[in-house]
Amino acid sequence: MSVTTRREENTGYVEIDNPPVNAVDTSVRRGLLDAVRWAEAERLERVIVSGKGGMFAAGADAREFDGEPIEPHLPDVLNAIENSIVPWVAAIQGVALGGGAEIALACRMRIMASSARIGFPEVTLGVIPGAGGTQRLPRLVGLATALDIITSGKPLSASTALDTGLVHAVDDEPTDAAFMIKSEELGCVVPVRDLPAPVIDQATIATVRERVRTKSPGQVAPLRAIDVIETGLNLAFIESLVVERQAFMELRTSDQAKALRHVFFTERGAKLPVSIASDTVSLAHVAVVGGGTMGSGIAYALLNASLQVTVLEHDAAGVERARKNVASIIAASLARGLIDEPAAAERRARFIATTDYSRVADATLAIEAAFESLAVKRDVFAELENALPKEAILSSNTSYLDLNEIASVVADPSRVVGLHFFAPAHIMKLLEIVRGEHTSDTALATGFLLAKQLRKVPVVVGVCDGFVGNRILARYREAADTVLMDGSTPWEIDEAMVEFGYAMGPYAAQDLSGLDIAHANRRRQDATRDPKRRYIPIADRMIELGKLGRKSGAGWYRYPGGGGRVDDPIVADLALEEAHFAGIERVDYTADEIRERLLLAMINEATFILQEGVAKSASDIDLVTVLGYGFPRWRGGLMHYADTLGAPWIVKQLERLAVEDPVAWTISPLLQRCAETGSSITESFAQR
Ligand code: 3H9
Repeated sequence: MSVTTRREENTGYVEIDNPPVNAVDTSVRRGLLDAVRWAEAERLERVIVSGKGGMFAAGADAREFDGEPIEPHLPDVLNAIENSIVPWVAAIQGVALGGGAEIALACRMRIMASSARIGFPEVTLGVIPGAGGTQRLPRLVGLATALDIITSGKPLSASTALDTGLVHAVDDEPTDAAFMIKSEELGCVVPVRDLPAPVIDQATIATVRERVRTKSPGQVAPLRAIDVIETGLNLAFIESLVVERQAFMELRTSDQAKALRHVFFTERGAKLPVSIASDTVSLAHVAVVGGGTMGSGIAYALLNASLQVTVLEHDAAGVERARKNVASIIAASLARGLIDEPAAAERRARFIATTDYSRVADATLAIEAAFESLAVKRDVFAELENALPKEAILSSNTSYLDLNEIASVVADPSRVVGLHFFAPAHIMKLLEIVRGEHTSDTALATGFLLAKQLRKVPVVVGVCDGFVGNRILARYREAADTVLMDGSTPWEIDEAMVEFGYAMGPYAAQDLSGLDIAHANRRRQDATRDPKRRYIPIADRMIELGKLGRKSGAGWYRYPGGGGRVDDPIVADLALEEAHFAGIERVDYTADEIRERLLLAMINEATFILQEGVAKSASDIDLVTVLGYGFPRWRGGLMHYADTLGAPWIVKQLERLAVEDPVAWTISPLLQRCAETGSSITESFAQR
């Protein structure tokens, strides 16, 4: 039974019961429709609808979106609730999202617990509210607020929902509060459909449209939502629902919606593989080595997860820097309203920075985030081995170095695992968990436990230079540098990738992180670089000129006065000069050609990564590229996108590029096999 009904005197209690999140699937829709008929037949005075398990409803069951729609459809069920002679009241606990929030809008009144959230996240799944949300919400909260809620997809807290008029009251016992509403009061409340439609203010619509174009470039659903709201409000309510339904149905099977569903369910599926024993150490006190930008971000993420944190530094200046860094993240979180003063004080109380390794004698996990040097890390691990209990897990946040070599200084290397965070570590959702040659199941499972506590998405990767993400990034940058040398400018390349959907292109991104990191990597790789591989020296020239990125005031771009980005003709000249030295006849690449080269380079590298077993599934690569490297979520991740191009087409283009440079464009044999068999890359590498 997905919906249960119960009568107490003249009140009907309808409970949605579809664990784990009360998704509104066919059985819930049927149950709700039956409940409408039941309440009428019983001549009830009111119905109070709630969700079992402290959760109202997470919205339509998105797993049904791949199939044909099945009756009864949600808009019809909600019309039945709204038109019923028995008034319904929504008692909201947990979340009321998407179709769940739309159920609440069809009710005569809404009471919400103070910790609950209500919202319309449909655009994050590539669709729009499809059960009256686009038309009922503006009638209730006004045009500007409704546009904001629907196009952002962000849920509202109870207090904000109350302020906007979305709910009538906030009460921690919403069912009891719904029962207490006087019948006369309930009887006077006008159904939302009968409220006057707000006046369409073209200036507001234009502003929101512009904001959406800037904030969600390339995304179809938020713009379509604006169109539907605008068109619908000019029509009779019942006709507006037809317009909404038509748009919802079109979007539901669109490429963007499929891609966004793919990422949504892949994120949820990122769990400890069943083949791995699930024993973990218990986490209470964690040692972090290094209080630089990365270490302090990790420390703050751990503090947010209620853990006790000790940052270890090698001298007093390091301790001072760590304290300052963590204090400033706490202050920034306070300023942004993410935490309040008691929460900030409580975090400060759980944090220390010290040079004294004896302070971590009871820590069960260490995360090393020291300088990226094998010698430094090996020293740190030797110290950690002495300081922490024997069963503690020792992890490294290294981005590129060989975890097996780091682990070799420890008597029991099975305790060592890689935990690769992304900056800023307290914000970015991805955690690459690196499995070394000897990493135990316990160490791996502890990595997953930590990811869960930090609310991050874990992806297991194997040892190689750069693991999954940075290895693909290196190939992306190499392809970009080659295009730069052979014919383009950094800004043309950046623009091409922004048009694809990246928030910023490879050069603007490098200016942000600093050109010196990639430079250090190139020097590290000098000894092992394939001499037949083309080497582009432009980035080295930038270092010689002191152009290290934003932090030095100039990188691939100039930042006059520390302000916005300005194209730098000197950089364009540098590329021309190097091309001249190398005797290259430059080509005028179109934006499509630039994109094709950069994307194909990444796709090809990713299939090598799969072939070597460094990543276990194509979906893992999707998670890494979307959550760690800015690949547009609405394209579903690198491998999902590759499948939209098709392996045969990809291989054909790679063959063409290999004529130019057979080393850089060596085609992955597994990609070739997918092309020959016509199979999808995602399905061929689906193992988790
Ligand atoms: C919509 O409503 C359209 C309507 O306007 C129109 C209709 C006509 N469907 O995230 P969790 C699963 S569009 C199916 O780990 P949490 C999830 O896969 C929808 N399944 O838990 C996972 O399964 P498993 C608009 C769903 O506590 C399990 O539930 N609604 C759905 O961290 C637990 O999920 C949204 O976009 C779903 N809608 O977070 C809300 N939601 O155990 C999307 C969850 O097999 N959902 N599952 O791995 C969320 O934001 C979060 O899941 C939520 C819980 C906050 C609810």
